[in-house]
Amino acid sequence: MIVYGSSMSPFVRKVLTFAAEKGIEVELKPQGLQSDDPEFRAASPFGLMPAFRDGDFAISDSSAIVAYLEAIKPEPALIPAAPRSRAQAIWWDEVADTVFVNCMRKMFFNRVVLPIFLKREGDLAEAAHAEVHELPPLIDFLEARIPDSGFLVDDRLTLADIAMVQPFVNFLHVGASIDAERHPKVADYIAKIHARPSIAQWIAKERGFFEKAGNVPNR
Ligand SMILES: N[C@@H](CCC(=O)N[C@@H](CS)C(=O)NCC(=O)O)C(=O)O
Repeated sequence: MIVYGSSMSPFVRKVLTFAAEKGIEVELKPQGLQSDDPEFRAASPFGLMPAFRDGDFAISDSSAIVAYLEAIKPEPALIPAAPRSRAQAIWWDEVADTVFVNCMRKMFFNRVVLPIFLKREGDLAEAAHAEVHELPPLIDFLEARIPDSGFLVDDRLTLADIAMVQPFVNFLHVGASIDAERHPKVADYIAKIHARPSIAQWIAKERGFFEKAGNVPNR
């Protein structure tokens, strides 16, 4: 099975983490933004990453891909079967992919994608505004909702956690830290899930990229 894209994308990393937690082996075929590689385009008609292929079946969109992975290998179950739990897991996936990623994009695009990948100037004022005004209320929101178990749904790891921690990898890449005094649950939650081998391997690779001279995100 092939995943097309870059792990720097929270959507691509979500699929890679999900596959690893399932014990499904996938090969990552690197693609840049709006790649015109025909193999990638055949799986992703709108040019968005991730795209995915399993033999003669191709699909894109991270949520569609993880639904496929869950269906072909039901255990361990990462998308709960019980109606309310399933709805909650899908809701968290959606909140992560939209509300949190929209804030993250302003920071990551302007501090990393534009200056480092596309060699264009980023709007650092927009990034700073998102970090100071948009991110703290989102972290407040999450702080109020993390159960004592440390998992968002059913007191065990599900798609909800796998999706929610992805934008935080990118927040941390661009220097936005979690204040453990104000947000102790979020700080602990993110650290614990980011330490799981399924995601830690990608975080380490991405950090390695930024540690190379000249790849330090602007603030
Ligand atoms: N809903 C999609 C979003 C995919 C997406 O927006 N990917 C970004 C990278 S983070 C992309 O490919 N952007 C290229 C573009 O907007 O042209 C998913 O969950 O996979």
